[in-house]
Amino acid sequence: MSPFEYAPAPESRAVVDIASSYGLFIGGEFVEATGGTPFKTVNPATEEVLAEVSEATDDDVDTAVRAARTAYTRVWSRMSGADRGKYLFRIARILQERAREFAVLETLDNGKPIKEARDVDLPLAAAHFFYHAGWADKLDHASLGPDPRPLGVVGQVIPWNFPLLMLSWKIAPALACGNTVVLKPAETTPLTALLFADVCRQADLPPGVVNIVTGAGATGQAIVDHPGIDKLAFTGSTAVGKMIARSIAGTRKKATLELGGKAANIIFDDAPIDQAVEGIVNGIFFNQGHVCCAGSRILVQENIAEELDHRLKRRLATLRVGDPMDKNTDVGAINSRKQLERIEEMVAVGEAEGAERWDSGCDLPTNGFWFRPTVFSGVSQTHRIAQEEIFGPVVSVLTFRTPAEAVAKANNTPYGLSAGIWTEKGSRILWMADQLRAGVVWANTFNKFDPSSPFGGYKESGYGREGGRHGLEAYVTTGGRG
Ligand code: TAP
Repeated sequence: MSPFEYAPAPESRAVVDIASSYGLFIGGEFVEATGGTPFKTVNPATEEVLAEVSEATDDDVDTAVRAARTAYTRVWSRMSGADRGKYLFRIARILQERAREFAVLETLDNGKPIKEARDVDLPLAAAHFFYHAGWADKLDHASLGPDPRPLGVVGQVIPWNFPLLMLSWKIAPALACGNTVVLKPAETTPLTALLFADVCRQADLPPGVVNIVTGAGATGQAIVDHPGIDKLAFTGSTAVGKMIARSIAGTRKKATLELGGKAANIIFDDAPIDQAVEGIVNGIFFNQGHVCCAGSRILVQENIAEELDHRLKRRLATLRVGDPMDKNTDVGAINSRKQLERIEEMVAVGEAEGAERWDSGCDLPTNGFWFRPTVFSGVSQTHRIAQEEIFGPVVSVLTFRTPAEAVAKANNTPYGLSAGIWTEKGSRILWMADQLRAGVVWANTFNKFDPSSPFGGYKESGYGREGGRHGLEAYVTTGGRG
């Protein structure tokens, strides 16, 4: 039980204006879809229907790709980098000005706590546009190779866990490098992408530079398969990432795939243990654990395992799970019924395999999709809950005795997206970071992001990097103009 009772602190939703239905944003305006089946997007905390959204058909995707091609050849690829940068700066400023509106809409559509949408998603989304605005006129000096040039039309498919932030990760570098885009948000979280369309208009972005088509997997597939797409950028599950890789094999399309993860958060016996507990909480209970780089496996040195277990559970019992619109809420709603079922299924597997399940026992709202912060102890490396991504507020605890054993266990997954190390010794941090097959390694912290820092994976976590100078490489071609 929490030692404190907090008075309700609800954020007002009056700042957002949600239409009852939305079309597709193509060529700078909202147009009706040509016949797909519209679908509803719901607030996962209440199951209230928020809006009806269009399903883009193959024909709609074709229209969007053509609009992007026209904008590319006639306007965007001809514009100077300095001028492109001005548009990106303008978008960044508008996102800042409308941050509250976006944060509330994100929380309503996604279920994440308002304090996270407000303090993480929105500032980072704006930061991505600011950062890439700065690069737009400096690509010749970014060590990308001789004569960096845009690729053309980029197809982008994003997931539901950080809807606006993933949009920013995709659109900002693409535009900075002179490409135009056709982007599909996830079926369960389309609203902030549709609001972003309004930002594009407000910024006077030339029509067709950004096109947003909504729909489910079939719409994503239509983007992937369209012959007019020069490059694909995908974030989502490894299963869909593999399908995309198969679909484009043998074509001239380039791709970056940012897929799943099963990160180890490694706690040594000399770590500041209370800070490590906070790092674990931030690592796996931030955003309900819907984070590809979440610290979903704790590897703790055996001699402190009992103490860590005690302190972690004491801390988890204080997490406030509930109304995402309440500014005191720590853990919000699971994004969809489908995802909740997937979490429940994996937790049942963990129990059946013999791991010991503990949850925080907190009260949950009656409507909506919820899952209590959950810890599995007695987990062995062969357990599915130690190998597969659960993508929910569930952590598996394993132990180790030596640094070498920690490295071997940390690397023993099909993934390689991120890792965390908690220790007092700098030399050990450097040695471990060198051994870990993970794209990002945090030391004495976790889940810290910055647009200047490249992000991406090894193995089944995908390929290519997003963010930083490295992230630009995916959006340009260099060398001879053959
Ligand atoms: P995915 O199916 O991979 O969804 C990601 C995006 O791809 C969505 O926009 C999705 O559309 C789209 N998509 C689906 N099938 C496609 C296809 N054949 N071609 C092109 N695009 C396609 O993820 P999910 O089903 O939402 O979640 C399943 C599991 O994936 C989760 O449990 C979690 O483990 C993992 N996941 C990982 C991440 C990251 S960041 N690594 C993000 C989300 C999910 P719709 O959403 O409209 O179907």
